[in-house]
Amino acid sequence: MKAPVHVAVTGAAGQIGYSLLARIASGQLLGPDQPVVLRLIEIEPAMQALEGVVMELQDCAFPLLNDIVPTYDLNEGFNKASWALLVGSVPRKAGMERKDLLGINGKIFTSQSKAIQDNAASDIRTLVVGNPCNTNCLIAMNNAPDIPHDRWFAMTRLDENRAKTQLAIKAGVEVTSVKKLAIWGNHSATMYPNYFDATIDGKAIPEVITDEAWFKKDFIPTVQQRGAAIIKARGLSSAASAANAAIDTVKSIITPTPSDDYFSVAVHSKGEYGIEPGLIYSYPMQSDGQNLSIIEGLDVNAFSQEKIKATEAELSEEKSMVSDLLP
Ligand code: NAX
Repeated sequence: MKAPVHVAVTGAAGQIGYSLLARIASGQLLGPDQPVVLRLIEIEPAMQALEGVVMELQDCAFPLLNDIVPTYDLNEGFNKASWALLVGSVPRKAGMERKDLLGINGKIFTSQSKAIQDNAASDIRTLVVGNPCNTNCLIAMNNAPDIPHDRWFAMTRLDENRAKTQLAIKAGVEVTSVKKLAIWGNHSATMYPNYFDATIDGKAIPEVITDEAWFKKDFIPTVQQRGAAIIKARGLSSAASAANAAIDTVKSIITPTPSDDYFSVAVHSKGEYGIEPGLIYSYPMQSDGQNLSIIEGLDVNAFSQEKIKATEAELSEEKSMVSDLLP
């Protein structure tokens, strides 16, 4: 039996947590032969709700679930963690400016990242889901200088999955036929689902979907506004699909990427494709199972260039709004 891997999850009593934890405990995150210890981090007022979540996890009798550690103590929460999934954050309330939200959540991520640096396992990797996830990740990364920059990720996979499904529906194919669809930039309404490099059953997109106007009129806005559409329909923000995207992200990071595909995750930019170095920017990525690299050398046409710069500008602005939290 392998030694258990400790997985820390913040916001564990929230909606996404509820969809995520049983999937991790059943082996869907790290594999069917990898035991896990779940370290569940919440704020103190949510500990009672978290206790209920713990009871349900116990009642599943998952063979791979070695132990559960519910806590509001960050040092205990991140102790020995090899993966930290930072899901918890404060939602935007009426009357709250974007800058206020960035400031409130930013402070959460400074203290969490210090606790990660002080307590986590030496192979710690962190995926930020809580919004605004790119900038929260930027803050966390900069406040844990001992952890290499390539261990920090922010989630744009839900947007990729949404985009792939829209293309599959339009083309009348299975979603598995759609490959090489990457989200560029910020996880926000400025994100850019770059369909120009995508393939459907190995063919270039324009060979399969000839309705060119559809991409700009329907596809991009549908993907960009999908989160809002779900809130309108469900009265709650997306949770099962967000949890699924977190699982997909980790699996893609730790599994070699097939040569005919890539995936989206926001990473520390070193200036690839002319993006401001230092931002947490979503790119097309590939993994060799250990290390990730940005897919370089893709043609970026004038339309895409405008889009990838617009989402970069938003990230630069967010960065300037939290400059007091960046050492
Ligand atoms: P919920 O409000 O259901 O749950 C959030 C949980 O976080 C609560 O239980 C709360 O007590 C906890 N929390 C708050 N501050 C905390 C802290 N300092 N430490 C630990 N826990 C804390 O939200 P949920 O629907 O689960 O969404 C969680 C986050 O994911 C939100 O920020 C949301 O905007 C973000 N999302 C990100 C997505 C992405 O693609 N990157 C998509 C889905 C989702 O919108």
